[in-house]
Amino acid sequence: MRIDVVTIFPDYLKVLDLSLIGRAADRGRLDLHVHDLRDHAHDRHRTVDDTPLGGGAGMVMKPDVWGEALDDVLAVDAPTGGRRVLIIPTPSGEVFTQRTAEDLAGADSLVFACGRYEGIDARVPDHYASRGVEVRELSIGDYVLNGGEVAAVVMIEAIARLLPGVLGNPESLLEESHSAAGLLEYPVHTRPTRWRDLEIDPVLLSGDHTRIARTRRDQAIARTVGRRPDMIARMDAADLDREDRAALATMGWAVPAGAPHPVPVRIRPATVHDAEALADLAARTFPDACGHVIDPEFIAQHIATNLVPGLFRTWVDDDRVDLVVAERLAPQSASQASSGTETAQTPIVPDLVGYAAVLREEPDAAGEPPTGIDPRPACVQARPGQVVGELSKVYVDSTMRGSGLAPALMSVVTQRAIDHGVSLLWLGTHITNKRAQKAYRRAGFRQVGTRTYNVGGQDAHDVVMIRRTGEGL
Ligand code: JEB
Repeated sequence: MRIDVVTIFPDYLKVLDLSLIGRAADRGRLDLHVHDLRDHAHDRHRTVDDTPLGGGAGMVMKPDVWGEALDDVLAVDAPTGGRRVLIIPTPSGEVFTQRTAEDLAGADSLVFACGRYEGIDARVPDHYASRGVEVRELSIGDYVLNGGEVAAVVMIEAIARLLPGVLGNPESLLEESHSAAGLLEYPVHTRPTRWRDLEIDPVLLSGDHTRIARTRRDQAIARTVGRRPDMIARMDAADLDREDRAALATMGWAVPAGAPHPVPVRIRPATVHDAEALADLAARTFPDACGHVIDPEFIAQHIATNLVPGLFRTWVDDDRVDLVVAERLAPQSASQASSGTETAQTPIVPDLVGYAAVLREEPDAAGEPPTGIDPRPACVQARPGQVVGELSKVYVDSTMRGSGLAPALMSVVTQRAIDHGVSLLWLGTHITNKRAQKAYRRAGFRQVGTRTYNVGGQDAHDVVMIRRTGEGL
């Protein structure tokens, strides 16, 4: 590839001789020529600028001087039949990205026109574009430099390292192009394993490459959520596996069923203001759990008498109940949250898409258990003094199936229950609901028996599962 740079400061481009780009030039992959714009000035002061027409601050670079310089560079050594691009760095250009670099690496020759002052007379790009030259006005980012030289150095380095034979190991190029689309790269480490009291995740030393890949993927997701929520909002849902979704959901992003991208959600403790929305959500989700086997009339009965706002108000007020909700947020909130510019914009009616509750089996002052707790089945065996909680239970709106919210809600609510002393969790779920049983198994529950459960006056058969939280999974 041939690269020409026109500038009033040719020395700025000398850095390119130092780096791998310089070695590429030595090896003949890259043919770099730097030209002094002032060689094309007309007066003995070698003037290249003039005052802006229409008034305003600063000076503008003269089109006649640029015209002569570019005519020369574009005419000399024109590659026959090759693709040639005139690149004009400018803060008002299209943003130069890895995509742009990949595109431009496919050209045969590039000409960079580096301006100074307030920039180059706007007719210069128009003129060459109208003459059939491929012209790109490009910016390297949203900040202001004093001229185009540093921007040209940046673009040349990004483009040249993509040329065959310029970079040492093309493997890293491959890895980059994969990750460039979706996520930031995972953090990297080398020896010593412990440095100034800082350790690295032991998984990285385990030699278990499946777990290492998973850990790194989670780290990349966490980084991207924290630093570049805009990238998460653009992620292709098809590239997210179950574990990605579970990780994202704990970090405030869920993928709705059939949606193209993740959307911002928040998992938080319920408040009294959620009671109505919770009752609505419970009424929507309860039939999903057992509707295929239980008479609709009985289900309606159960919803009308039990899953009412009053129940959720009672739960919010009862400190033996850990009740968490998943709330869908307005689309812009995630980036606002991370940039710290979030305004207190809590909707009147929260858009709840999931909830989970753990009811601790402790009598209150009057000797009463929490409202809604089920009698502990005989197959759930507690040790003396052990605090037992019923996971009652994890519901996710059908629009959020497979979004990762269920495991995220489960991990948040069980952590809160553990913090409140629970070391044995149990739950009942309908025998036929294999999907739920699988999800609970994944969360560390195992079946210990069955129970009969009354739904609106009709008996239903449940699987009983437990998880001992004191001993880990
Ligand atoms: C590029 C340049 C100037 C308004 C204010 C200052 C020529 N990302 C970028 N930031 N700044 C530039 C850039 C790129 N690419 C840049 C060329 C010139 C800034 N200035 C100074 C121009 N207009 C002059």
